[in-house]
Amino acid sequence: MSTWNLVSFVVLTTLAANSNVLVRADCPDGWVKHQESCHFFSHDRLSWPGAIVVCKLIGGYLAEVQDDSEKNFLDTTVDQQNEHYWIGAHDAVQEGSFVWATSRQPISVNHFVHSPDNYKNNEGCIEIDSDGNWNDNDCMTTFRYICERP
Ligand SMILES: [Ca+2]
Ligand SMILES: [Ca+2]
Ligand SMILES: [Ca+2]
Repeated sequence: MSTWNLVSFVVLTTLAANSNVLVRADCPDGWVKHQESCHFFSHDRLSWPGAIVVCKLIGGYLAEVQDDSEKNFLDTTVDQQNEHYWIGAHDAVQEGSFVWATSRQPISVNHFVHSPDNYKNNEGCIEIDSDGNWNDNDCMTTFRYICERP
């Protein structure tokens, strides 16, 4: 390849990669679009730390809920599946103070109904249960999980 062709190739592929990001309107296969995010609802079950790792491996992070619209979207989807799903909040730093693992932001709204109850003093991770309600649970329990990416 001549120098000029090589330069063209690099410029074009860079442009293509950037425009791909800028104009992308849809999510990758298997991800569901909601507002500005893509969400992935797993079929396999992992511990909460395992879910953190796998979400990162597939280009995202364990889901973080920013507003009521996103909360309702996730809760409704989970309720239809009749399964429990991990999301990305924990209270490992300070008992009872839940923060999002990736952004490190505190949970901004109260999403809980009967929880968190820190049952047996051993519940540090947040799941959406099969009724679409949020609950703290033992982080080593294996549940499905929801990943998110921009
Ligand atoms: Ca989110
Ligand atoms: Ca706890
Ligand atoms: Ca609980």
